[in-house]
Amino acid sequence: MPDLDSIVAQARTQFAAISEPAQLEEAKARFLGKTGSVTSLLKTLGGLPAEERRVQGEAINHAKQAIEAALALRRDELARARMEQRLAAEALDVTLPGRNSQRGALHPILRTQRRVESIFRSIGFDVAEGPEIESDWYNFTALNSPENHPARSMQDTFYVDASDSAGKPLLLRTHTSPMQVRYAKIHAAAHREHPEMAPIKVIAPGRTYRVDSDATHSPMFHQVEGLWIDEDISFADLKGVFLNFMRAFFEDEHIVARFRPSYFPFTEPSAEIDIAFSSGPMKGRWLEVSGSGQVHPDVVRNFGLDPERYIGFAFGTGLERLTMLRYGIGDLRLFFEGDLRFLRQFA
Ligand code: 2NL
Repeated sequence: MPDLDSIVAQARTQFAAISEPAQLEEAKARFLGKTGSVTSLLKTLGGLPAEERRVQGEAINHAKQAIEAALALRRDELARARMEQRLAAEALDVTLPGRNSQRGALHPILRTQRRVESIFRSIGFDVAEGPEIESDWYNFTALNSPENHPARSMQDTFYVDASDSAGKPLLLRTHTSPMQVRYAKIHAAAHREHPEMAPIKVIAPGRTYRVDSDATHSPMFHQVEGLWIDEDISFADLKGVFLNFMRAFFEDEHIVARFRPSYFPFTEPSAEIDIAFSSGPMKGRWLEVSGSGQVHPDVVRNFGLDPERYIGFAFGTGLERLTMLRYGIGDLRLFFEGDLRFLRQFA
C-alpha cells in the first residue's frame, strides 16, 4: 500500500505551485481522475479481505477528501488573486475632483442678432438668411446703385475670383439688402398668386463685408435690415416699428427717436435715425443707430411689384453698434479678437 500521506502532500505541493485554473484541473485528474493515483488505489480494494477493505477504504476516502479540500482551497485562492489583479488594474480613484465640462456660449454679436430676431418675429416679421457671396445685380443693380457708384469699386468691395451668369464678378455682400431682394422677389410672386398673403414683411440679419479696417471699422461686420412693403405702409409705420424695436431691445420704454434727412440710392426720401436714452450714462445724447427710408420705386419694381400700388420702408442697422450700446463696450475690435476674458462675460 503506497503512503497515502505522501500522496496528499504531493497533491498539496503541486496545487500550490499552479497559478492557472486549467492546469489545476489537469493536476486534479492526476489524483482523482479515471486513471488518477487515488482512483487506482480504490480499484484495488475489491481484492482485499472485508476487514482490511473497510480500513483501507476509509483511509483512501480520507485522503481523497483531503485532496478535494486542497483543490477547493487553491481554486479559491486563484479566483481571489484574479479578482484582486482586476481590481488593481481597473481601479478608479473616486476621490479625484471631477473635470468640469466647458460650456460654450453665443458670441455677443450673435446674442444681439437673436434678440433682434425675436423682437421682430413678435410683431409679425419673417427672418431671412442667405448667401454672403452675391452677384452684382442683387447687391447693387437691384438696389438702384449707379453703375459708377464708389461702393462698386475694387477699393470698397471684396470681389471673388468667379463670375455670375452675366459674366460679372461675384462679390462679398456689402449689406444684407440683397437677401431682402431675394426674399421680396419670391414673396412678390407668391403674393400675385395668393393676394391674401401679406407681400413683404421681413428682416435680414447677418455678416457683411467692406474694404475698411481701422479702430471703428472691421472688414467683416454685421447688419440687420428690415423691409415692410404693402399697399399702405408709411413713414409713420417706420417710426412705430423702429421705436418699438429700440425700446424692446434696450429695455427702455422712454427712448426717443429723431429722423434726419439723408440720402441712399435705394430709398427716397431717406433718413438717418438717431435715438436718445431717458436715463443712464448716455442719457439725452443723440446716437446715430440706423439708416432708413421709403423704398425707391425702382427698387419696388425690381421686387416684381407695381410701385404705383405697393409702397413701404426699409432700414439698416449695425449689430456691432447695437451691441456696444447695450453692453457699454468701447472698442469694436474686442468683437473680433477672440479674447476669452472678453467673451466669457457674455456666457
Ligand atoms: C445704413 C443704411 C439702409 C436700407 C438700408 C434697404 C433694403 C432694401 C430696399 C431699400 Cl431691400 N432699402 N435697406 C435702406 C436705407 C438705409 O441702411 O447706413 N445702415 C447702417
